[in-house]
Amino acid sequence: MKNLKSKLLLSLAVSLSVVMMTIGQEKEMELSALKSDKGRQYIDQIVKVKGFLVVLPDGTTYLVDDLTRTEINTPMPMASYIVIDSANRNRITREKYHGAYVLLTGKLVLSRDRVDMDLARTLGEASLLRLSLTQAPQVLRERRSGTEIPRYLPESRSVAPLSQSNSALGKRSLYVCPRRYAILFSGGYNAANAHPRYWNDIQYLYQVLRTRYGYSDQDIVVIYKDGITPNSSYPVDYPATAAGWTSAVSYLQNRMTTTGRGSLFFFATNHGSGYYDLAQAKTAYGSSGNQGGLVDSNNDEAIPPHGSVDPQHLDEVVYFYNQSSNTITDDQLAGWINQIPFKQLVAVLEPCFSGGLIWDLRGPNRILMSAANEFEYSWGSASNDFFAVYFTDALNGKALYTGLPVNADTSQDCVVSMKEAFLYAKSMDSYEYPQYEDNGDGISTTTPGVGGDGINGDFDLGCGLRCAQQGGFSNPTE
Ligand SMILES: [Ca+2]
Ligand SMILES: [Ca+2]
Ligand SMILES: [Ca+2]
Ligand SMILES: [Ca+2]
Repeated sequence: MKNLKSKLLLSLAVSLSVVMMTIGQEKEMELSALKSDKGRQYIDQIVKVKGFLVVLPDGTTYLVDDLTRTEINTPMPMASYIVIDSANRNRITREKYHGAYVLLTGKLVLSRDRVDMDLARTLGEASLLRLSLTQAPQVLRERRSGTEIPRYLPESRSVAPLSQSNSALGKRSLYVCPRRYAILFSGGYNAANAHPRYWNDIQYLYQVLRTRYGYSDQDIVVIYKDGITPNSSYPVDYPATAAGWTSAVSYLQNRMTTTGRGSLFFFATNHGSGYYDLAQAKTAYGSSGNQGGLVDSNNDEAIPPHGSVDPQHLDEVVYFYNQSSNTITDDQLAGWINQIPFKQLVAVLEPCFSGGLIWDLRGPNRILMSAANEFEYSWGSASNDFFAVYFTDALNGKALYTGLPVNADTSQDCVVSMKEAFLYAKSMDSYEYPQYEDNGDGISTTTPGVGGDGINGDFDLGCGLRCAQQGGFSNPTE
């Protein structure tokens, strides 16, 4: 009896203190304290918190401590952002609030969304914390001029078929064009991290492959986020899940069996994790340490000569979208790619730490390139990722943003080879150390032509016709 009475008194005291907190004593907190494992103690309390608002085109809205985090292709640390409860989103318009530094007042709540709860199994309970606004945001500082509002870009008007832009290659129909396939992939991690630029990268590349190079829709497989096209420009074939990947691989296996083996162009734009080493990063930001790299269970990272390149021996990771098991190790990714019976592979890898995927994907007849080295972040704007957009500009022969001509064909044989596209993208990219590998040893360089790499980089995504040899075209890819 006495026990029960003290319990009652205790619960009365607890609820009183919550009420007192709620009335008038709104607590201003640091985002990192709110979004910690101790955050649970503030649930149902009204709190105030400062940060930058990010408003994505699908309505996903969150407060982040530093806008720079949204330019990096590695998942934002859990304590660096908090999602605004979906019921409150109509208080926040993109035009007015995106990028503004604000003070928010709201109640801390736990998401009951099934997808969030599933994802929380790996991300931890703090990932479920949401802010349910009780007041409109108070703008402390307007969006800095030049801050782009993230959006899905319209299709580019600059992409034209190759044959129209180069009459010398108009005779390509005389030749049998080799079979060409592509996988365009982005997972995106979760709603707050799935930047619209990932779709913009895929859309631009899809358009260039189809319109300029003549790839057929049936031979371009898009594995993207939740499996839904965000702006109806191009179809998404599979969601970024393990099942989506398995289906994509078996689709291409069947397709190559029925219509013939050929080259595979693999593009990945996504978040990536690994070991960050400030001393090896071109753009200094944050501090060194393991940022989501995984223990190398099959010990392949230690195999010489890679073992001495990467003294940490960690597996790099890319991501699915909203899965309770959200990581794709480099080994798993290489496993899927290696099941496809291609003749040649070109891989263009955009994620942070993507240089660390090259060792895993190594092999003969493979041209592998990445935006970043194994130990640094890769970077993008609100619209596109830097390396990806410059690489695609090289293939397009025009720059997406300016419409100005781009001539990456330094050998003047009328085709842009993969090595030339890499060198053009690298020359434009001041944020990271892009990597390149084509001699099959799995060790990449940022300067093909020096050392062993660069010798097999003449491959191009067209039909292989070159104009250099007068009196007849060669078709070396056949
Ligand atoms: Ca491994
Ligand atoms: Ca590694
Ligand atoms: Ca690796
Ligand atoms: Ca090499």
